[in-house]
Amino acid sequence: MNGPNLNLLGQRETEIYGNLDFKTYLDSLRERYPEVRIDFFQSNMEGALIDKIHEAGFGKCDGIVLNAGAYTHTSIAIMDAIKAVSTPVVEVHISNIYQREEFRQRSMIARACKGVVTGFGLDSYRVAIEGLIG
Ligand code: CA2
Repeated sequence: MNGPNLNLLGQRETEIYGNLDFKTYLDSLRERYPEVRIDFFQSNMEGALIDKIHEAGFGKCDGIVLNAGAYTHTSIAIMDAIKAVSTPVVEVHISNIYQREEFRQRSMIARACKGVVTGFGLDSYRVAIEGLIG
């Protein structure tokens, strides 16, 4: 699940986020993990992400890999949504948020997550899947 602005992956700020678009990366993940059903959702809206966490978290999915984008640093509402569901959520970031601006170094959602993966480029999503499937 991807949050705000991540629909621009591969098109803008390629020096930070790389030049691969997410759909292409997703195809490679699905090929690598044929035994795992990988659904994808992206929204620029906080409420839509919360609705999706509820939907995925109440029985529909075994795990959620979440890059909440900048909402990571601000959203108590997303943290509450993660806490409300029993499905494990792994917070991911493409960049290493601890090497960046101070405001990116704080996550509001991390405390509600099973784990956090940050700084491995798009490979952060794969590492999160590995963490979920054990
Ligand atoms: O490193 C990450 O994955 C981030 O979650 C990305 C967020 C950022 O706000 C977080 O601090 C760290 C989204 C940044 C904007 O995403 C863009 C991606 C491609 C092109 C332009 C923006």
